[in-house]
Amino acid sequence: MTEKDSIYASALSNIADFAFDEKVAAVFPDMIQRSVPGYSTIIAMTGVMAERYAQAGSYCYDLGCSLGASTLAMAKQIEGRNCNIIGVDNSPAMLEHCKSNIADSGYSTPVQLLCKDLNEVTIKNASVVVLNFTLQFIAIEQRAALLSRIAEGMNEGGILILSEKILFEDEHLQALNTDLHHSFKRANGYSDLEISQKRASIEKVLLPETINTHQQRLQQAGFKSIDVWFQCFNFASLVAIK
Ligand code: GEK
Repeated sequence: MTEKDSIYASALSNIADFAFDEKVAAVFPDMIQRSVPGYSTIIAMTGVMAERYAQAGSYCYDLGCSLGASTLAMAKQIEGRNCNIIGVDNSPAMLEHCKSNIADSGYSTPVQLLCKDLNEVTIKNASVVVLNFTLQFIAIEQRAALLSRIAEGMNEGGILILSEKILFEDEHLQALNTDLHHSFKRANGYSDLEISQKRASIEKVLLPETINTHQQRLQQAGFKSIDVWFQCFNFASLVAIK
């Protein structure tokens, strides 16, 4: 059962930087569903794309796997395909919940979970790599090196799925999409206080960039075909094929 996210519902005297601790892990499915427009579509389509690109005898990586939503979407779609999934996250609390979600799922696809920083993970023999809303939490100066290591560890014809909160170059569009995102959260039951306290807590931790910046970095990392396959307001998902 998913608990309701009410972490920012009452006024806090001191708003600490957002962290993926046990409090967040306990309410995470509700939090992300009510905060990220298009989240369930992105997760379900991650499974559909994995089904198409998973190569027999290779690995599918879910980097920043949280409670295992993308891992499970892939595990379902690639059953019997002789592929292993590796889920990586550096939050012990998130991985603890992830472990029990995987155990409860009943899919036959083998899943290995690693509690590690993404900067220390070896990517090898990968046909599918998923970064769903994770790169945004990595220091900007570390992003190019991480994407290059991912590209190097991927097989020819493999796919990277990169989903992120995004910025707009045009300041009018930036203001509009920020506003629409807040309206989306309000429509999902978050109060103005919850929206503003969450924003204050996450703004130094989640660092969005423009789609253009992501596309250029993916190209420099060695990916050949790059495109946005989904966007809703200031959230987008890209595919990059090696
Ligand atoms: C989903 N993909 O449900 N190394 C490893 N993990 C990290 C690091 C790092 N350096 N930094 C952050 N994380 C999931 C959602 S959430 C997105 C991903 C969000 C992990 C962090 O612990 C958290 O579990 C995840 O990245 C980001 O589709 O909360 O907006």
